[in-house]
Amino acid sequence: MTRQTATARTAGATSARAAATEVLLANWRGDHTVPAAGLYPHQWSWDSAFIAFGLRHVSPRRARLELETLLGAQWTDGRLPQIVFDPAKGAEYSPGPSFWRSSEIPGSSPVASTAGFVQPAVHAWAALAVHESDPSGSDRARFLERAYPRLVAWHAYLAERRDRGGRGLISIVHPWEPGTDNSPLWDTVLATVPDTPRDPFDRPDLAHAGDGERPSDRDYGRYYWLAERYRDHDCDDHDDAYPFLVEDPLSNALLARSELALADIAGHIGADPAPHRARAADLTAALDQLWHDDLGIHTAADTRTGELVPVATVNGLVPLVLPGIRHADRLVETLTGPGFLGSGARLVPSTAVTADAYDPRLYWRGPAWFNTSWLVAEGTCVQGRPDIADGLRRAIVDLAAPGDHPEYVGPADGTPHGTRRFSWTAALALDVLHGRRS
Ligand code: 9WN
Repeated sequence: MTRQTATARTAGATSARAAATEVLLANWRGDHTVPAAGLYPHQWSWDSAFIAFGLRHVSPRRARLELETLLGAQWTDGRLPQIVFDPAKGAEYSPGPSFWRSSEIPGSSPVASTAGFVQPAVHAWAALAVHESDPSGSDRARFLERAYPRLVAWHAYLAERRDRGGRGLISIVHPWEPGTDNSPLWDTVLATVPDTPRDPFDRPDLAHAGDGERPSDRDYGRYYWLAERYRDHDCDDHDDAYPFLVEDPLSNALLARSELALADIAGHIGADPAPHRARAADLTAALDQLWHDDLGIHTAADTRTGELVPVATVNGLVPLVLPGIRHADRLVETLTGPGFLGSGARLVPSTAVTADAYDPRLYWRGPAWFNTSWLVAEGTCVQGRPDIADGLRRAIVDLAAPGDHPEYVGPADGTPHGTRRFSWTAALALDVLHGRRS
């Protein structure tokens, strides 16, 4: 690299850091960060974890508070809710607090109004990273000591209440739970769900995204039908006839990755790491049930039948984050093959470009998200392929600030889509910029 190129790159990195930091400061609400000011005006569970990975470089204290606010809204049954509502913004997002009426649900958060669903368990991993960014500040605040029991209870909720198939894997109960809402992985099971909820619903989300970018009204009909059913059964996970139970590779892989982090956290605070390591190993082995050998990727299974859904999506690549995952070499081949990066994509398409369901604009059916690409980059490092991670991380930085930190992008050309000034896009670009040596 010439000195001039190096200087230009340093200047570019400095302004990219400033731009990402500005988004995180603007989206900060005093004790949490909103994913995006208009479309998502509350605190979201896995967003907060990804945000914490970036916020730790701006203010470790804020990053701790971000996670503590979410942990503070934990239900007494251990779950960390998908959304913690800001009462002042009740009507701006649907379904909101008046839909869930969470205070009426036994076992719900005693302090916050929340949704009843959950999102992937990235939190222990994020908490460890936040601690490592400022160990002395974290120790002074007794951050890990206070977070640990809550994280343990969260993982216990998933293990005890969500192994609905009895196969050592957790099930999602709604397409919002894996965070990849409209993925074709849910299509077959979702097709059995009525699209006629009891109450009419509105779509404030449509005001914030382009035509053809968000899920359809028919999808939303099914989303609401399921949400009504889950809420009306007090979110108790004992509804035997509940029609949507799916084992998702991303949710299970991230839980296993967070168990590994919990083992490290336990080590820091003098607790026993062994049970966490054992659970991570069990989940990693159980994920093999989701391996689709013809497609060379993990996929989702209908929990009731164990039947695999034959479609390759980014969810199936996330198990790369697990040391010791079986078939890792084939998974890397699939990642670099024609369905994903071999198509010329700069970030990882949410659905393989070779899949029938692929659509480069439609929510989780083709476009690339920064968080899943960041996860896959982490995973390729775990599997000894930092060269792939380098390319993905460069693209994360190159596409974030110039696109005004978009929610997602067209995988090949990086065209920005969805809402802008999206917090995890900024946070993860910042995390990459801090990790960069050059
Ligand atoms: C439903 C907040 C969330 C993300 C999800 C993303 C989208 C919500 C929606 O926004 O989902 O949770 O209204 O579409 O799919 O991953 O957590 O950013």
